[in-house]
Amino acid sequence: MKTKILDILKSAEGYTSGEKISEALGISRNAVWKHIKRLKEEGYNITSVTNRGYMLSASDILSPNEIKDGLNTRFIAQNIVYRDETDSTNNLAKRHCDMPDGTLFIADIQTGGKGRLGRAWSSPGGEGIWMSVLLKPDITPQCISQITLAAGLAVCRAISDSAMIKYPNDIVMNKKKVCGILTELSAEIDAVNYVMCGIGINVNTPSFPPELSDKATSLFIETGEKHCRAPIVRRVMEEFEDIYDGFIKNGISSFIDEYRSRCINIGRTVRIIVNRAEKVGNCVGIDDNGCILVETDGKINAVSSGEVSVRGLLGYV
Ligand code: BT5
Repeated sequence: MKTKILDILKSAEGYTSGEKISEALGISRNAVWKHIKRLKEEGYNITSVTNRGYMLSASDILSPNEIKDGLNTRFIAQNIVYRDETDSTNNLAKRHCDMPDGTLFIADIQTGGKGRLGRAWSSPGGEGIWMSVLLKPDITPQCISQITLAAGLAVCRAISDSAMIKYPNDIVMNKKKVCGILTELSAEIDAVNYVMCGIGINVNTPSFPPELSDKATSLFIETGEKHCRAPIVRRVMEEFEDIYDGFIKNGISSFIDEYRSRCINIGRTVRIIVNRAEKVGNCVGIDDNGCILVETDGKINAVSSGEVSVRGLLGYV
């Protein structure tokens, strides 16, 4: 019944009277009032005015129902597991690895958000999208790092025309990181059991602690506007399924040109860090396997995304 009331309020322009809702649904006005009260408790932004009725304004609700409302995918995020709080959505996905291909795990707060190589990912409540997609692709473990590139491109498409990718897994706006991606897998030598593709997007973060403020940003900081998270999750999932389907059918060639066009490092001097050893060189491109090409001492080295951190010469990009 709550969902039906929400549907009525979502499709209305302005106020809808309690009487109209009670007639449409065949329930008493008092029952309407009780459902509205519960919706407000869940976080829906509903204004009630005597003699006019109820009006729903933009509400930042991250529930599975809200994410699925209008979601246009075949299998990605068709099954959703939501937690108010979890250690890490990648860990949550791992604990539920028997769930269907494409299941989305999403939380409002992560208490142990993870970056790559044991680094931490700051994941406060109400401010970001912390989610992981469980995938069961029939590909070799060597190709898994290419899923990170696919997910990065999907986030770019979903959040802004001006978003760029800092190789391999950071989405940047105005040269600061708005999103990070961590892909983990369970595999045998030559076969993948399952993959957790973890995506963290800073959405409404007003400011960052000093250790992050010179390199991190949020959609709110970049646009000056607060955003509802569920529509962004939907867009990322839809773009991700589009790119992932092409990748599974035709490999990385299906999206690598678009990835290159979004890669901020190409044509810039970069510092690449592999196993703690640093090298400075010119990033001349991304090859057909998704490796970054760095020219040092007249020689071009291809470095795979799984093993590299890339920094600008003076700062983060
Ligand atoms: C990443 O690692 O960028 C991968 C981040 C993946 C986060 C998602 S959230 C859902 C899923 N569940 C998880 O537990 N993780 C995934 P890396 O390239 O190693 O970058 C980590 C570095 O980014 C840290 O050392 C900080 O310097 C910086 N950082 C931490 N939190 C940040 C934030 N919220 N925004 C921007 N930068 C941040």
